[in-house]
Amino acid sequence: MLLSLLAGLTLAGVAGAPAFAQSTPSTLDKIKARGHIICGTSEGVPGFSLQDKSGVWQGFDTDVCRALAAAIFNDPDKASYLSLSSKNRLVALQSGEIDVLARTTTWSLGRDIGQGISFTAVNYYDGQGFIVRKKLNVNSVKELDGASVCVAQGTTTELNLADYGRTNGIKFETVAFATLEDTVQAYEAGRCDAYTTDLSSLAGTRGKLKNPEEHILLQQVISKEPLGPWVRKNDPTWFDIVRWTVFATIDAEELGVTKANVDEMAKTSQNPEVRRMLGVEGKFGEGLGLTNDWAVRIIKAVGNYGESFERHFGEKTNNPLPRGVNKLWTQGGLQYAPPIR
Ligand SMILES: N[C@@H](CCC(=O)N[C@@H](CS)C(=O)NCC(=O)O)C(=O)O
Repeated sequence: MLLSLLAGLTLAGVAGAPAFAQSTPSTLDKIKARGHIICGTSEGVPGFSLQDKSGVWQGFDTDVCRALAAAIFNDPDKASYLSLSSKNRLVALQSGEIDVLARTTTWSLGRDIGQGISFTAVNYYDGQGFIVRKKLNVNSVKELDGASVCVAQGTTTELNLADYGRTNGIKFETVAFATLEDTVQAYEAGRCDAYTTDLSSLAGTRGKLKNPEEHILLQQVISKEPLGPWVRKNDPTWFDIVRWTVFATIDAEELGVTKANVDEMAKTSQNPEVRRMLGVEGKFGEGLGLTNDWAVRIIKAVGNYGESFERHFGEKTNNPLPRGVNKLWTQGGLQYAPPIR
């Protein structure tokens, strides 16, 4: 018995890669065979991911999926979207239902360890805020002692609220719901005095309430919410592809490479950093299992980081947001991508 087992092992060894490796195709191979990437998305958050009138997902997080589809297939439309609530998003990623989760999901240690998933890169630095009814006459979260607060289940929001209460000796009546719609509806219906979530989606939510002028956004941020795409831990190459897709858009902004000039830059730029990023020099794309012009494809599809930001959060959008700490580090912000070299 032992002998035959050993013989089997030797044979498997002689044949090359061990059997288990052959039976587990990489995430990239699976995506290529399927012909599109499957992206976990939100239940609809203006600016980040929202279906337009024709049912097409649009937004800053959606652009991450479009960029990945462009990097892999040279076609940003080769992506399908699975709408997920806060509560079921991590399970959908863990179980392999989606290839990547790009849905306002905060990076925290507890999520990064022991759950089989990894955070890749920050695409939006956020923080937690509050909307309250004007008639309550409160100006700070500290004045909400005894208030009921509507919150979505399975979020860092819920945990931060509890922390804030403990730290400041305040008691909130936390009312948690499984979906975004239920949470906002409950607040609107008067079930809670306040509604709390990431600041970036609060302004949009307030705009959608029946009488926005009856609600105010408190000028207080109670937490750090670094948001970005997540992948399963079992595939380091796929992790690198997602992480460096986000980084490429940030590096492109820093280097002045735009949707409009990317082709020209690839042809004429003498800047070694630009040449490496656009695959004119080096074999970085191939190293990722893609083509060397992977970043050209990305920038052509979604533009650089600043262009994507402007398209979804700019002045002309329904959900304008200041660039704030999401400015490049060279402009006093936190967005800083490592070099492509
Ligand atoms: N960033 C926080 C909260 C993100 C979140 O899921 N927020 C709730 C309340 S706005 C939600 O349902 N968002 C809508 C969505 O992304 O579908 C987290 O990762 O836990």
